[in-house]
Amino acid sequence: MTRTVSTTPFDDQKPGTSGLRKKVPHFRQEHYVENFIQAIFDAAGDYKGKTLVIGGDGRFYNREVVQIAIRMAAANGFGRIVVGRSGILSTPAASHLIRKYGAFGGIILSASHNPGGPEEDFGIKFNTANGGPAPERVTKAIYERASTITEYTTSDEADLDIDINGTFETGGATVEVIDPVTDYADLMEELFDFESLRSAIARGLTITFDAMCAVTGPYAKEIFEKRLLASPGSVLNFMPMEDFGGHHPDPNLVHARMLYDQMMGDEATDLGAASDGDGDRNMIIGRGIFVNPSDSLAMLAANAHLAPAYRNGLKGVARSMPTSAAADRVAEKLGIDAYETPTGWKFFGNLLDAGRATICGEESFGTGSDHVREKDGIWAVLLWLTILAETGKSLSDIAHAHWAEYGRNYYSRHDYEAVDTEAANRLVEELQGKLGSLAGTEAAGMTIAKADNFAYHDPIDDTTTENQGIRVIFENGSRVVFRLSGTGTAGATLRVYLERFEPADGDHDLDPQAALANLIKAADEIAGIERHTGRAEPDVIT
Ligand code: VG1
Ligand code: CO
Repeated sequence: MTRTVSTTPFDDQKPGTSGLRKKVPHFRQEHYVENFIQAIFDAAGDYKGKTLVIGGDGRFYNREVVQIAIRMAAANGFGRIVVGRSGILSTPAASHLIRKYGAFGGIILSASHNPGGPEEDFGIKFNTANGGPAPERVTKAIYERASTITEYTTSDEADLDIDINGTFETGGATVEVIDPVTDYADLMEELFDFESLRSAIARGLTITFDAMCAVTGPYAKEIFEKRLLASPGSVLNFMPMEDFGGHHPDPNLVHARMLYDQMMGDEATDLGAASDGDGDRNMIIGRGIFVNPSDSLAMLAANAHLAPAYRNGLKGVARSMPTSAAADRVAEKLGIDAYETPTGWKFFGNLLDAGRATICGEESFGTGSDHVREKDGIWAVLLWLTILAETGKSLSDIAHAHWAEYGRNYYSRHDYEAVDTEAANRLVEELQGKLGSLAGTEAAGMTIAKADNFAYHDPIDDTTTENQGIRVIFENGSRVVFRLSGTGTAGATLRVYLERFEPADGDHDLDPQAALANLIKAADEIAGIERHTGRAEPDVIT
């Protein structure tokens, strides 16, 4: 029986960079999840009789919210609900299913790289019919609706058994529980030459993939070990766990340290890779060499033609503003357009839909293409594997040849986590206040050429999005960007992005922190990081 429940709004249901993220106890408040899901439905348009995809990264509270979402979707009039078995779908797999089944949209339950567990993080994200994260227009409407909501619609239907594949009728809708991996793995077989990858692996090409006890485990097992016949054990930490084994499922130099150490030592394989909680991020390491995500984007763009899906070239390359300009140099050489968008995958959607960009990337370990509308960790690993297989070169050789051709954008991101929110806001306000007078002044002996707060004008839908990060550009071409994170759940996280270009005939073998030392000093002089936050060192350096 369908029923309408009276409720009162919460004032904090504002989606951030990627959906609504809060601590689990916060989500567990009475009506909290229901309010937000109803706000999504109310704001999203005419979905009656249409298809909704539901799945998540398997973290704590995933299963409960999948049942709530199924009941509410049926009671609100969706015709068909496609659910990943056991409530599991990686973010890129969900994006693919929305597109493949012509769905109205999807609800993805994830807090991505944030830790999971009863006291840790949970998240709800809505993706639209193109498979991509809801654009700003829609997230705004969801927030407005959530802020005034007075009732939601659900039913008394019992929980469904979502642990076996099957079709159920419930509350007037058809629910299909499907294998979360098969469709996605099949898509990868269409994009890449699995035959040729298999033979390269048979000839000795080796890979280590760390699934970090998160959602990519079953996907990576199926693709790398079962379909590509990489040796058993190539996929590490492949059992998804509700608390990710107590770790942050964040593939970076701090949280994927074991993989990094392995790749720097005698046990290294040809390719080392890791993905995050929901499977949309990737970290790439070769024998003895870490490739930062901005460089990885550039190198993937330069070599994408080696994979069947990109044999005819790329339409364009897009990167988020804080991502280094390495990809722009590749686009220039290829004679294709380069786009600079705000942080967050939702800003790539229009460019991908309009056929303006084929490959997109962010400095935060995110890369993807127009095969879905999300970043895609396993896709990036398969493209790197293809490059290694087709060229027969080592990752280190490919990286050095790339820098010798294009120059190297030394790059690093410094994160100051769980900073006092007021202190972080003061830092940004003070910086904003002096933006107009920075040009012509000096910091750490370098002259500032330009300073602004990045605003993006979307060339497809003509919308403008402001305040997307403060950029300080020096006369020597170096750059510092300051932004506050939109995905954290405790205090504020300050991100400082540092970039310095070294030309093609320069020195490409410096330690990035050493190469950027002067810029790091300048960043503190300009923003007063230590003065405001009391922190002398960042928590995470990538
Ligand atoms: C971070 C990254 C951003 C990424 C976002 C979602 O956002 O910087 O590039 O798109 O996470 O990724 P923020 O606002 O905290 O800087 V995921 O894998 O958490 O969905
Ligand atoms: Co993610």
